[in-house]
Amino acid sequence: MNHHRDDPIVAIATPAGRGGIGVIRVSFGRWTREPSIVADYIAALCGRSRDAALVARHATMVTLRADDGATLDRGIALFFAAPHSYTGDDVLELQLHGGPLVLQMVVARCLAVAVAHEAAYETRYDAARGAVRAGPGRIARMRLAEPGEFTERAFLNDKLDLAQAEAVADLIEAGSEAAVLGAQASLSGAFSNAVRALVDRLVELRVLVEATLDFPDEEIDFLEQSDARGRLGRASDALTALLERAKRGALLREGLTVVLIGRPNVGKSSLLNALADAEVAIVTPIAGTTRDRVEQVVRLEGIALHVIDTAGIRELDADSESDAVERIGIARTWDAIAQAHIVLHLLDATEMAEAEPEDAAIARRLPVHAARRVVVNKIDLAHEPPRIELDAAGVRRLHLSAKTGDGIDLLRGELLAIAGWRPAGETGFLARERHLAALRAAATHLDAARAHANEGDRHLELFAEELRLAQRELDRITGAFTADDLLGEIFGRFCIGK
Ligand SMILES: Nc1nc2c(ncn2[C@@H]2O[C@H](COP(=O)(O)OP(=O)(O)OP(=O)(O)O)[C@@H](O)[C@H]2O)c(=O)[nH]1
Ligand SMILES: [Mg+2]
Repeated sequence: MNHHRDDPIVAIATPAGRGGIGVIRVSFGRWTREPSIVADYIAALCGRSRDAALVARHATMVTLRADDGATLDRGIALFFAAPHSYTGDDVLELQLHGGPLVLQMVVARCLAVAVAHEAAYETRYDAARGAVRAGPGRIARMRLAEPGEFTERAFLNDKLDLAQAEAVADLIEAGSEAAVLGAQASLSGAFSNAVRALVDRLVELRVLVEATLDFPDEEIDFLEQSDARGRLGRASDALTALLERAKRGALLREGLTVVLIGRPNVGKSSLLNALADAEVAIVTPIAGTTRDRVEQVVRLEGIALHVIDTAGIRELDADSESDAVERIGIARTWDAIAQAHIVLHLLDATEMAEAEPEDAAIARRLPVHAARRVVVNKIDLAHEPPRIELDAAGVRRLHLSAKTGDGIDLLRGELLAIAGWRPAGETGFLARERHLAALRAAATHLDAARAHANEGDRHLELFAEELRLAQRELDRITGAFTADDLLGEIFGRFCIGK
């Protein structure tokens, strides 16, 4: 980041466009943490006398004027004195009329007053102190805030840890009620506290080991006496449990991609429509109807499933021009399969035997990374009941009818189960892929530590080192250990004014 973390910053905090209210937010950096400088600036901006300073957290009606005295807008000013503000710095919020132009004019005014005000301040300062000019307000350095910079300040001022700061963005972007509740839980610290509790266990264990390493002459069987293996095992268990919760949290945030595949005409588009409860994709008795992928977000219990209907897979005549479009469609089907979390391979209940070789050929090409289920469709024609069975390879087969809807509930339940969804009541939190990666890395280090512990006290140093590395991974989550470029990446994705 090329800006300075102590500059005063200003931004429009409400979304671009017209609205009932528009909010402008100013966070005064550390350089201006001298009450009189901020109070003077606000008085100048809001056209009030220096004696009528804003009372912290009281709504005050103010008039913002241009240089020539013309009214720019009238609205409510709120002042939050450090550290009791969103960023932890002194903060001024102006609630004005929500027009894009009027807000931009007031922001320009905020910047202009900062420059003019500092000049006046320095002159006064000079007059009072003779030639000595120490510690000017630096309010003239006020600039437009970068995306996420208010929240970044809150992080740097210890108002939030990194996982909580991320939860702010996730809350704003939440696409389901469950995601909102999960983001709120993360924001309130449910996830961070669980991570910290784990770090505490590791620190305790490290203190023990490192004390032993410092006194190598004392011949004690450290691993036995200190129950180090037991402590490590309990920490590992806690980490595994946290990873499972975090996976569900990440699911709430990211959703899952479900790809429907199979030979032409088996009913993929019909199944998409049944899941979406809408006529999203074209359905006809003609094999090869779907040429391009059709995507629809289906919400199950607040989890976003990105369901993708694809072109049916079949062998095409290599030279035929009329097959060109379908060939591209089939290539796209395989692209979609490569991104899938879940692949639903559809079969036609009325053609099980004759289509077996073709279906088996498709199954063989499916990648292993995705969860795979077989859907036997058109059970209404085959006069079968809806049910779930295991096939010879141990893959679960769901027998249903996309047309009548029989068995669709079984499929919904199956998708939720794959997603790891649990019924409400469990306090979840939202997590990100970044958190899962850190938890997995920490688990790997704990496994390595266990391996060293099994070698006895000879490997205590390696044991200690793995504990240190595991702790460092966990610290990345809360930002206790974080590289600057990671901060840039995280906060750069926020909206401006947050
Ligand atoms: N009776 C019955 N007919 C179905 C069922 N599912 C689909 N069909 C019919 O099968 C035909 C093909 O359905 P689609 O959903 O277009 O099949 P598709 O797999 O998308 O076909 P392509 O896009 O050509 O690959 C249509 O006539 C559907 O009405 C079912 O469960 N029962
Ligand atoms: Mg189709």
